[in-house]
Amino acid sequence: MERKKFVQLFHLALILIDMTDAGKLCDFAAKFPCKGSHCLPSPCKNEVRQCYCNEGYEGDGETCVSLPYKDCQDVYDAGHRQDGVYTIMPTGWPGLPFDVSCKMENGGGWTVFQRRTDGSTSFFQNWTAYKDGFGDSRNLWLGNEKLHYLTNQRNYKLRFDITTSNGSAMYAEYQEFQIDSESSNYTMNKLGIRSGTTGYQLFRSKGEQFSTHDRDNDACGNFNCAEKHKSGWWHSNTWCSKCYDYYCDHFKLRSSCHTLCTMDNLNGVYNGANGEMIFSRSDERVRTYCSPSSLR
Ligand SMILES: [Ca+2]
Repeated sequence: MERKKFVQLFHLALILIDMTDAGKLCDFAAKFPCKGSHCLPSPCKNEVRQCYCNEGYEGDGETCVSLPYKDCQDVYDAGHRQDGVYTIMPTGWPGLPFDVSCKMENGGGWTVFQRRTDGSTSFFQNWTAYKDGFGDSRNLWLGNEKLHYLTNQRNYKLRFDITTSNGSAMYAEYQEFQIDSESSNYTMNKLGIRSGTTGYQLFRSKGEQFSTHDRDNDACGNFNCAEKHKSGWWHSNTWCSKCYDYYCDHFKLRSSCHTLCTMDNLNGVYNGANGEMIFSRSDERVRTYCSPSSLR
């Protein structure tokens, strides 16, 4: 009997020790004295207990080095709150890091991929120009190839900020935005629900391929929307079939035809309206914490 009690007590002690040890295992400093200041505070990730680098850093968890920013949201997260040009490197990007214009507003870092402020840059450009990007700080298209890599890293939301030619400030925000690769002619894969005050016709571009005057990928037979509307865009057959006699100019509220064909084609002929197309992360980061079950 004494022996049985002893065994029971011994087992109880083992359990207590194990529980205490489990607590210690998640005691970051005691069990895993990570050296750098960039280690994840939680020692547990995917049920493996060790040091980990914070997001934005890479290494073995004890030595962490800073990774390039993947987008303007990373720049914002690193503490930068000034609008400006920053160097980024999207995941999988085969080229060198490149500069983008970042807007730090509305609680995040927004990557600018289109801007119109005057008519000094033509947006009636060919496939290669739209693929690689063109323009300057005042008027720009970042480039479809970069847009593809950028928008496939995370979940993004899209926003327009526009001042129309009559001075009205407007905006639109879509909760999803993603552009496919060149093999699908940069199809607009995702476009979420819209909120805001601009037109809402961009929904017609969801699922559409990108077209330029020299690459007609629109769904309108015997008609080249990019040629007619003088812009590279995710042209839909709705626009071209309803606007045979018009070309789409830059964002403008006008006739019924223009309501359909120009409200959300922001690359048309410049007409005095200014604006930007920007995107930012739309979801909170997914974090893995220790759970009681994963400690054992
Ligand atoms: Ca066509």
